[in-house]
Amino acid sequence: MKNKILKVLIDQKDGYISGENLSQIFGVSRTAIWKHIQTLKKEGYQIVSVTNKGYHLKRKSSDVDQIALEQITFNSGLIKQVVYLDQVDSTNMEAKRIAQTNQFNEALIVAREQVKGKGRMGRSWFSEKDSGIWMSLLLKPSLSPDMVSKVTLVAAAAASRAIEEETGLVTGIKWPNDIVINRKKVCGILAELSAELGHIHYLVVGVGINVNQSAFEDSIADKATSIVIENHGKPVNRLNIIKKFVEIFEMYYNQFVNEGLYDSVVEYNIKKSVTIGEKVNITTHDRTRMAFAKTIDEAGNLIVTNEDGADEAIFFGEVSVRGINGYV
Ligand code: BT5
Repeated sequence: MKNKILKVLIDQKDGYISGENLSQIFGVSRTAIWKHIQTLKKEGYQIVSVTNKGYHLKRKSSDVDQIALEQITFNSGLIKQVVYLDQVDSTNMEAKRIAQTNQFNEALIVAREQVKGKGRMGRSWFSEKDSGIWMSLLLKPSLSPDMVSKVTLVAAAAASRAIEEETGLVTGIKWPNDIVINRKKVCGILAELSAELGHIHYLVVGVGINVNQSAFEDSIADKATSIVIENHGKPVNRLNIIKKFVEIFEMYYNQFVNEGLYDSVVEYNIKKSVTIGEKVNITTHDRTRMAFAKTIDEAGNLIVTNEDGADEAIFFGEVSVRGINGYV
């Protein structure tokens, strides 16, 4: 009902509708309407009530909210459901909860704030309220589970292009899951999978993009950045970035899942790579060794030359690749 009220508020030609009118439309009391309006306000919608006129929703075309997300995914052949949350533990965890329901749809989940944002290998991801784009795609691809890691590079290409096209900034990709600007991390990707007996139950692709932060926690201050920092304070339209991300992701994803085409994703990742051509430390579990990052192969693996001169393909998963002189 709350979202239906929101839709009515958005559709008002002169911008106002009385509590009386709303209560007639929905067949509930004015107090019930008032309660829903309070909930919407708590979720961040700026609703004012003016005597003799009624409720009015103040809204900018760049605002990220349930309706705006539904509008930008309306033409998507992939996303069937949008979930917009004020606060959540993690949008990836929310996606998994949705996937536990019997008949789940492919969904886009976006939250204003994550209180338990997750990175890879149990690490955490800082996701303060409205400071970035914290989103997950819940997907049901017909791929074999070992193909899924490739979707991380699909998301990396889509996030990099979406940020560049919307902001004009130049991004780089640190294989396999970080987008950087000026060698600092602006975006991280976490793909998670549930599969059994060679069959994928669901795939969750989580994307965190730093947008509005002007500073970061000490622990990541030397390696994190935001779009606003890099763009010298210029405001950013988060909705457009989400829109572009979904469009570009869908295009690459369909090529890959439906036609088995992955070349353009690899090509883009090579073109934008800040890892290739660098000496890197490769950490697997508790072992770290140095190697030279040579290229990315057609399957999306990082090809490195080891100190003994032999080439080796580094797969996704429990591997962390870092530059020897810092984060990139
Ligand atoms: C990642 O892990 O980069 C994956 C991050 C994925 C976040 C999204 S947000 C939406 C969805 N829901 C979730 O719960 N997660 C996804 P990893 O490569 O392991 O990097 C994690 C490391 O990055 C941390 O250990 C910190 O050092 C650093 N870090 C944490 N928060 C950061 C931030 N906001 N910006 C830049 N670096 C950060």
